[in-house]
Amino acid sequence: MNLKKRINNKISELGFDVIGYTQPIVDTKTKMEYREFLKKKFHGQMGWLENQYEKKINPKKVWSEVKTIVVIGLNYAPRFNPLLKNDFKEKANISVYAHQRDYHDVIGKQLKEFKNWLYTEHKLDSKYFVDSSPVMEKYFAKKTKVGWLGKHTNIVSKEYGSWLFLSEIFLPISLTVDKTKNDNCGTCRSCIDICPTNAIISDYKIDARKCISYLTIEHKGPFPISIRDKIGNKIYGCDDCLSICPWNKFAKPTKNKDLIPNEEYKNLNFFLDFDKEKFEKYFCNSPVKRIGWISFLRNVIIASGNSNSKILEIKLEKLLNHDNPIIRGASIWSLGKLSSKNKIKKKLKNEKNKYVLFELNSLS
Ligand code: B12
Repeated sequence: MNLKKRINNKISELGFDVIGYTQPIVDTKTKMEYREFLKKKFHGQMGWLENQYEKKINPKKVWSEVKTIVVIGLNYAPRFNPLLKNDFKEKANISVYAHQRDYHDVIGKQLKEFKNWLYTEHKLDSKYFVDSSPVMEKYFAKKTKVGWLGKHTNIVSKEYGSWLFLSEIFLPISLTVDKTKNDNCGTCRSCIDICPTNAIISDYKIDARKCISYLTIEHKGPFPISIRDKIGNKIYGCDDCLSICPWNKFAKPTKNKDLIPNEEYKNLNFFLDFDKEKFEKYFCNSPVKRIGWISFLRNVIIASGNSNSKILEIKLEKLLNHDNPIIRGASIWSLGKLSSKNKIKKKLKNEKNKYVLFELNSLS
């Protein structure tokens, strides 16, 4: 059996669903598009997308020995369409990918095993990456048979729809590479039309600053006022553009027990009580932990404001006294939607923080 076949077998034995091969070269068009994305400041506070530009466009700067990139896809398709969750305004809506164990840990463990196997069996060194490294994962995936780049700017596949996690193995040897998959989006623009904040500005182009996933996960500080009511009940990430994709009808729910989404949806009320300790304990194995307690609470408060649920008023009023101005500010906005504005102003009559005063003055 040749080496490629052995690698394919090992990857599938480890539970991955799809594998592709490509060269470690980024084309000029992609480099220019990436530069334009940065020039327009579409990356918002994600400074690393800019700082790591040179590495992102040149995999040899990540590992000088790389000759082939192996792209791996892992199916994480849910059993139900996540769009259904948007209607339950009192429920805390957490994106599918964060409903179970952190995929960085799940995939990282499997790829470590692969690396050890490759070294023991074939005396070959390798590097592996999943998400948080300066590797253009979608670009390399779209050069292989893993899938094509959808208009929502994520990889889509006929077999797995929009529900593939990506990871890569860098190899120091040249192997035959795949042919690029055809783009099968056609004239469909469902993902563009459904985005609540119009973050997908045109086909294959995203202004990440407007994306609910960016706002609830990456963005620190208050959300722009104009976007708050569009966030709805989402408290971590957003799946709308993925969920609407017609190719999902061919996706089969994931069988990976570490990734099958936990379908117990908590009420916003449950999370409004969380202090730092409770937050860290509850989310210790979940990707949610990385945003930290303050950003999490901010998200829950904004979603509470969108809930129309008067029973949340008492807890939000308590949060007007929180030490952190971000939390006081978010609570003002949310209470403004649920209760009397004069009552809020009265409760904060001694407020000194400039930002919180801005939120108070924005109450119409
Ligand atoms: C930064 C990042 C984000 C940012 C920015 C999103 C984005 N589309 O880039 C935010 C926080 C918004 C985000 C959200 C999500 N993410 Co994310 N994210 C990443 C990360 C770390 C880097 C991506 C990147 O380099 N973006 C920069 C842009 C410029 O590059 P690009 O998207 O490849 O865009 C190309 C073109 O589309 C075009 N382009 C795009 N926008 C624009 C704008 C202009 C003006 C121009 C000219 C060109 C242009 O130019 C680029 C080069 O050709 C990758 C992991 C990795 N290391 O690659 C995961 C990754 C892309 N994310 C992933 C996931 C799952 C998500 C979410 C679904 C999570 C969620 N449920 O909330 C959402 C989906 C939102 C969406 N529609 O993209 C998966 C996608 C898997 C897949 N099947 O493709 C990845 C690959 C992680 C992984 N290992 O699985 N993410």
